[in-house]
Amino acid sequence: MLQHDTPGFGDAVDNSNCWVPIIEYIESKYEDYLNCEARVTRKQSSDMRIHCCLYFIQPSGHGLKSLDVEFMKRLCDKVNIIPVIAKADTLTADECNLFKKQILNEIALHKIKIYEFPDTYDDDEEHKLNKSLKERVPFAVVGSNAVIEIDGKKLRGRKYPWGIAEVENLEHCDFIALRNMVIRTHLQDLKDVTNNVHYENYRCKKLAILGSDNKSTRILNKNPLAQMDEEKESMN
Ligand SMILES: Nc1nc2c(ncn2[C@@H]2O[C@H](COP(=O)(O)OP(=O)(O)OP(=O)(O)O)[C@@H](O)[C@H]2O)c(=O)[nH]1
Ligand SMILES: [Mg+2]
Repeated sequence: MLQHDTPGFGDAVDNSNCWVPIIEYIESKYEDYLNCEARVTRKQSSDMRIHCCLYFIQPSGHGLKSLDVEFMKRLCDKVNIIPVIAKADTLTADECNLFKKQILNEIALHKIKIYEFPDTYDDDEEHKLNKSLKERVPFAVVGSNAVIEIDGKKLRGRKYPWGIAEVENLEHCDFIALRNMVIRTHLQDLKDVTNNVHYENYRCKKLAILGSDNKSTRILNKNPLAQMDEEKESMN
C-alpha cells in the first residue's frame, strides 16, 4: 500500500486553491488507469488510484474551518474522504465527542459526502463492526512522539506529567479502529467504491468530453489492429 503526504497543506497566508495539486494528482492516477483500460490488450500493471484520503482536522473545538469545508466539498466526489481529528490528546473526552458531533453536523449542512460504511444487514458481525466504526467518525487520533516502556511493555504515545496518551488504546483515541478499517476490514470496500463510484464518475465525464470533439472520434473509430500495433510499438 502506498501512502502520500501533503506537506505544508493549508500553511500559506492565502490558501485558496491549495486543493488543486491534490485534485490533479488524484485525476492523473485515474487518467493513467483509463489509458491502460483503453488499450486493446488490457493490462493493468498495478492500480495506482487513490483509494482513500485521510483529511486531518485541527482540534480547535470550533468546528470546521472554511478551508476544510472547501477541500472536502471539492474532493468528495473524486475520492473516499475519511475525516480525522488530529492531536486528539489536546481535547478532553467530552470536548472530543462534542467536536465530533459539530463536525458531522457541518458536513451534513454543506452536503459533503464522506466515505460511508456499508449497510450490511445480512451479516450480524459485519453489521456490528460497521455500526461501531460509524459511531467513531470522525476518527480522533494521536500521533506518538515517544515509545514508553511500562511493565516491560512498549507503548507508542505522548507522555505528559498527568499521564500518557496511548496511540494504540481505543479508550484514548480511535487510531486502532481507523488503522484496522483502512488496511484490513474495509480496504476492499474502499477500492470498490473508488472503482465503481469515483473512477466511474471520472471516466464518464472524460468520455463525454472526448465524445464531443473530433480527436476522440478518431481514437474511438481507430482500427483495433492498427491500435494494437501502436501499443506494441509503445511498449518496446
Ligand atoms: N499534542 C499532539 N501534538 C502532535 C500530534 N501529532 C503531531 N503533533 C505535533 O504537531 C506539530 C506538527 O506536526 P506535523 O506532523 O509535522 O504536522 P503536519 O501537518 O504534517 O505539518 P507539515 O507536514 O509541515 O504540513 C509537531 O510539533 C508535532 O509534534 C498529536 O497527536 N498530539
Ligand atoms: Mg507533514
